[in-house]
Amino acid sequence: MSMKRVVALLGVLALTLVACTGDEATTTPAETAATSAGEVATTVAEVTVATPPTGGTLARVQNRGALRCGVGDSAIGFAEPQEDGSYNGFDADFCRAVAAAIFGDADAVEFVGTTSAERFTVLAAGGVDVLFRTTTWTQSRDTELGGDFGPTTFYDGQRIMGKAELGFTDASTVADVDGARVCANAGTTTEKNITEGARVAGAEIELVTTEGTPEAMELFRGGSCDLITSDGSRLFGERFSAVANGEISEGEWIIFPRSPISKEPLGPMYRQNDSQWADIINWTVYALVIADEKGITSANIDEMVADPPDPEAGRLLGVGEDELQTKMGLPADAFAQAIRAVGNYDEIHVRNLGPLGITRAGSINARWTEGGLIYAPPAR
Ligand SMILES: N[C@@H](CCC(=O)N[C@@H](CS)C(=O)NCC(=O)O)C(=O)O
Repeated sequence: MSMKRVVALLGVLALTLVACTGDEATTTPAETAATSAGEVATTVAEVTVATPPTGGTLARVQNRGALRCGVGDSAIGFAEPQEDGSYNGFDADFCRAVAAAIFGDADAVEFVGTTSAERFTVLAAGGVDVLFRTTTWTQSRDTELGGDFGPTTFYDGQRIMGKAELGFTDASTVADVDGARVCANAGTTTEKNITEGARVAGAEIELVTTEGTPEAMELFRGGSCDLITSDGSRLFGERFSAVANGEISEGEWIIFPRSPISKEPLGPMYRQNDSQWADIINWTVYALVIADEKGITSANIDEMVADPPDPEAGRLLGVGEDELQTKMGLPADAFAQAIRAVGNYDEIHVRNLGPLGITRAGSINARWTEGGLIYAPPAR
């Protein structure tokens, strides 16, 4: 962990102490999380933090006037840092949607860039209200880290990328990684999956973990790592942009194996035992999915609000008596505001991942009506 990172994180934690709890800073939930997960950097674990907030996240966010949303430091297509401190990307747009639902203002977000390793500690300590951070829903994270998961926003799967000049082809398998130096982000399912997968395939690897993907890509580019492994979307995105900007030609970087080596359901994570907050995050995501099913978009939202296509759309957009948003502590038009600001699920996907060549059609991220897994319960 770099010094800059430690200072930034300490800042977040200090803010949390003052803003969120005012409690004596005696307990160390970060340590608990670190020990049980074995996944967070030691420097973080040494920080003494206050009792993490439980419940009441909505009130804290409203008092602050902004959502604090944990995203990746630099994840192409998902969380790309901008000069003004904000982020663009698939994950960042879900942060904006939640802010729009709460405040009617998609810019009421303080983005907090986090490394893979520190994200759970930052969440547990109250440094962010929610993580939208290419975070895979796993049993241990759900049970040991004091968090809960919301609906999967992107079904991913882990792949490996190597150079054709080293003999890798798209028919390569995990067994072919034998003897390779493999780069992966620290604190991820990625490093665990490749370690386990290589062992099962009888391959010996030297695992090199980095704080972030940009560092791993540098080592891969320079040849210090023979292979890089990550969520497949990330590898496709990196390769697509390297071809697009002329760094490599088509076919130089190979992504394998043909089927992913793991399931990586990515979605929001928030502190456990805050049912109202869970509802708000979950139903904001679901609203964007239902809007996609019904063809409600950022372009036609005003017409849809004026004349909803069916009763469910009317409820979801806050038109009429039977809307449900106010029962969750949100304004009746919360989801109309979210759709107006960032568009429906499809618009978010196409806007952020389309330019990287990642399409929904034929993938598990297609609509459920088209053979995919993107599905929402009814707004009733
Ligand atoms: N989904 C995996 C991997 C998460 C991860 O580290 N993803 C990379 C690739 S998308 C990332 O966020 N990189 C951005 C960064 O390093 O800032 C997990 O939850 O452990």
